[in-house]
Amino acid sequence: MAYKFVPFKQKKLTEEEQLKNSETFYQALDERRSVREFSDKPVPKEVIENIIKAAGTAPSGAHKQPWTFCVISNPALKTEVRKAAEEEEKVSYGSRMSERWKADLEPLGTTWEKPFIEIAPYIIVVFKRAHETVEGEKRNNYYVNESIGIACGMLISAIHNAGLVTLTHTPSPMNFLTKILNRPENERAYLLLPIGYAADDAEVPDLQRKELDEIMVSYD
Ligand code: IYR
Repeated sequence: MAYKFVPFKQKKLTEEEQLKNSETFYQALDERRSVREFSDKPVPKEVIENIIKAAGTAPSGAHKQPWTFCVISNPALKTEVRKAAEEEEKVSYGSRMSERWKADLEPLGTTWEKPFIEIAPYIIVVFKRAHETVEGEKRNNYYVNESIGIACGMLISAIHNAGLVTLTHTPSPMNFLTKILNRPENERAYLLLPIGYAADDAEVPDLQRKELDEIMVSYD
């Protein structure tokens, strides 16, 4: 069935407004940092819901919206996720990751220990939906990695915009999350994000981002 098409209302900005808005938005995003030390200060659930709604506005292949956001605040469940994630990470840091990889991470100071999973008031585990079952028939979704990557980018921006911090944690393999969170067989864990406030004494590496001329090539 075709969608009903309705007129699109283009937002009208002057060039001056465009310049101001684009600069302000860039400056705001440039303040975002991945934070590894969290406070346990609570966050209203409605804020988290708005953040998830923002992520859910992402474009997706054939508008299949192939994502599920599991929001966990239950302390026992957070402890279980932390334990299982650390077990995988211990093996990863111990033997699965190459020496080069570990050398690349050394300046960032990451380790197998993930206390933020328990400390942050919420963790979100994003699942990608590889396929759907419609009328008993298995139907693959399209561009699932692209779609969910875009949704996660918007999720991270929404978290930052709400004055909160996060970190993209990628325990590998992640299938323990399917089990702990009792997810259906068509879902695969994609990303784990703690959400909350930074600890008062949190520190971040003083890193630089690439300049525009390093990331943009113009073909005028
Ligand atoms: N998945 C591990 C290791 C890790 C890998 C990269 I590449 C990072 O930028 C950071 C961490 C972890 O989450 O610690």
